[in-house]
Amino acid sequence: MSQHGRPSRRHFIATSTGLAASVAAGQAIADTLADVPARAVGADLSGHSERSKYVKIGRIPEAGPGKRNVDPSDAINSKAPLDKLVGSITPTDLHYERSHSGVPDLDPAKHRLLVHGMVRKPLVFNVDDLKAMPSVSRTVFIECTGNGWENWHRADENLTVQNTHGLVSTNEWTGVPLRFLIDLVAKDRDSTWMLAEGSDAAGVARSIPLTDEILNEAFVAYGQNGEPLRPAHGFPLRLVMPGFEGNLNIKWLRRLEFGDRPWMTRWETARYTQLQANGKAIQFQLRMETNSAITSPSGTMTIKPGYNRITGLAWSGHGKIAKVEISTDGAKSWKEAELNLPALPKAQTRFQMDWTWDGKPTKIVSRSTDDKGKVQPDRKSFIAEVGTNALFHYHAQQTWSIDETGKVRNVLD
Ligand SMILES: Nc1nc2c(c(=O)[nH]1)N[C@H]1C(S)=C(S)[C@@H](COP(=O)(O)O)O[C@H]1N2
Ligand SMILES: [Mo]
Repeated sequence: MSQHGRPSRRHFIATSTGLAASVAAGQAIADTLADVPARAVGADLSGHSERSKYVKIGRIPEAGPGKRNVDPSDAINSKAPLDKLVGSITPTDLHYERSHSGVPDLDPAKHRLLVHGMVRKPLVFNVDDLKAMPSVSRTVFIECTGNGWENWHRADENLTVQNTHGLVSTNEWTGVPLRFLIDLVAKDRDSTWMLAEGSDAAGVARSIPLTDEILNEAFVAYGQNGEPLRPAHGFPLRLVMPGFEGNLNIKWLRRLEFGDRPWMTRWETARYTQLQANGKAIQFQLRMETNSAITSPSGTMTIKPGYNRITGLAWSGHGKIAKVEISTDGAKSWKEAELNLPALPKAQTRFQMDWTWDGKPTKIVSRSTDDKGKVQPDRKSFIAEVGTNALFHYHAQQTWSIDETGKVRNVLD
């Protein structure tokens, strides 16, 4: 023990074995103030805190699979920097964005939500009406069905995990349960579908089946990470559909209509359908699947032989992440990773594992399993099942190859 009665670093290193010892090894052993920065005079306080000037972190706007470095006016999505995030929450300004026709400028004082169709009492709400209602808050991921579309056909070895998996993010969303609104308008029992429509120029509108799960979990959000929604994410109102296609989380929500069949909008006929290997297309493939990716080490990074910590994110639209396994020998053998708890249902969960790299070329892979027993498929069986005609819902295991110089590259398997 040191003279202050705390275990000293020297003591810790001398007695610890295994992981802690290998993490601490190579760091200076010291117990004096000379090793920490001097105290410094601070800058003025402000009304808004900015990121440290030393932290370089941002999204990357893209125009579609493989279309990077585009004029921002051509961008259709902007990906979250998964390789630079820690924990499981995506900072609000780094939540990925997918907007089909730009971000409308909506005045919350003038905005309205119409709830009508097969109901006894059609109603129009303003934003304050909704804020006065009972609320729910949920920390959930939203994922674009296009996430992973970079790797359907080939693997560009210069891609980062931001490029391959950056269309998923986890935030805490707050709003009014769909059920509460349904009771207010007195929905007809025979209504089994709902149309949700946005007020952007594209007028993104989707038909949503009113299953028990959706009735229990969907909500109309006005809050994101403790503040009003950001404009890019639907200000002042968006639908949140935990576990389901990002596209169903309608932003700039202006209308909910109840009916007894899907509306067959162009978003569910021309777009967001899945062409299968046999030439037939699947419609209404609404749930996001069990998925994961190692975020470090990941594409374009370089590692050194010896101790390395592997970490990444796993998520499932079915429920909670129950287990993540990692292979460091190209999917021949697997070891269970530690999960950063709690693993919330339908939210991203961080996983980690220590690893000693022997300096020989190898491949690292992660495989997640959720609490419904759904296992993330390897790429070969995934492609054998769905073929390569589809564009959406790619969720095969991600493989990173590491060469003898420690360079990490995106590969198919
Ligand atoms: N009104 C409207 N809602 C929308 C969209 C849109 O373009 N317009 N994009 C959808 C798609 S395809 C996705 S993946 C998610 C993206 O949500 P985010 O930008 O908050 O990440 O919003 C969905 N909701
Ligand atoms: Mo999307």
